[in-house]
Amino acid sequence: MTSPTSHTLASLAQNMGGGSGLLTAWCGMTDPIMAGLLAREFDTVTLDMQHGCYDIASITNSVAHVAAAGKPAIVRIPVGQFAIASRVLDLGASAVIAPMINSVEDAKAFASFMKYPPIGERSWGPAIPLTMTGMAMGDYLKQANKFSISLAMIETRAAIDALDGILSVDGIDGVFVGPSDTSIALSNGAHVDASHPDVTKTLDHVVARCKAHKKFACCFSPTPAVANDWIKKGYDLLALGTDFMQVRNGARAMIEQVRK
Ligand code: 3PY
Ligand code: MG
Repeated sequence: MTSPTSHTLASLAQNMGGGSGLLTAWCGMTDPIMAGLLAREFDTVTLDMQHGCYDIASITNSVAHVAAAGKPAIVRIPVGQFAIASRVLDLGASAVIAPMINSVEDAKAFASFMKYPPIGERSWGPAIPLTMTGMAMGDYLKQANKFSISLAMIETRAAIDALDGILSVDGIDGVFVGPSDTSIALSNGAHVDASHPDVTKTLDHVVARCKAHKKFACCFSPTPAVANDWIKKGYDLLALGTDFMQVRNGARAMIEQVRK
């Protein structure tokens, strides 16, 4: 039988923590070849169902291409659609990011779909994870709660106020800061500026509280320079740009070399 320590599905939980500074690609385009390509560059790939174009079929295909590259996949679900969290775990995701978690109640609802009893109420049906790992059903039931990572997004004033409560919820493994929405919330809609000093203060506060609770600190980083700072400050996982940005920036850089 395959040991849980040797399979891709559990590799994210094993490699994350202690300010590991893992880098995740962030895909909104649904082409599985793009996800597989980026999986070969990054530590992991996040597939975005909130603002990206994914549905369940394209998540299934992209998770398979990421797994074929030997890397774990993360899925961001749409706001409040926690049932999709269980579904994407059943499709082979190693972690789920839930946007706009604004209260302890939101966090508990999210955790209940991520974890099997006694922590939550995830329903049984992991055909794809069993196939991917070769695990026996009983082993998967015992171990999946540990390696299926639930990340609650902190990106509103209410979420910042409820941070300690959210981090205290059994079944929430960490938080993921959305700096763009945070900047909009903190400025009452005046601007979107992921690098604003008020967002930086929030990011400092969040990593300190995560360390106090021994939970994962993760964030979205719009630029490599900022990502480097956040790795030094102890973040465990950073999203670095998006597939849209990478394709556009790559195209522009090549065209500029020709036309300069
Ligand atoms: C945000 O910055 O608000 C995000 O959700 C990251 O994509
Ligand atoms: Mg957001």
